Amino acid sequence: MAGLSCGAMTSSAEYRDMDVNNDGRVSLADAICILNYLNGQFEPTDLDKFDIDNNGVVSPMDAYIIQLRDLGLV
Ligand SMILES: [Ca+2]
Ligand SMILES: [Ca+2]
Repeated sequence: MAGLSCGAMTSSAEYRDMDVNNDGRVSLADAICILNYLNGQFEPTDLDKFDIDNNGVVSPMDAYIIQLRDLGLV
């Protein structure tokens, strides 16, 4: 039944490695990296890595998840 509800964030969701800028830790810098890409200011070499929630598209939600992780919420 997992994954059928939309909207709610589950703590057990399997997310990709969130260290998108490869600096060894998950921080707001990683979220900013994704937002910069969405703003067209950054061209990633591995776009697949930016799709944190693995839903097929890179969106502000992927950056949001990193922010939640940074706050210890996911
Ligand atoms: Ca990082
Ligand atoms: Ca995504």
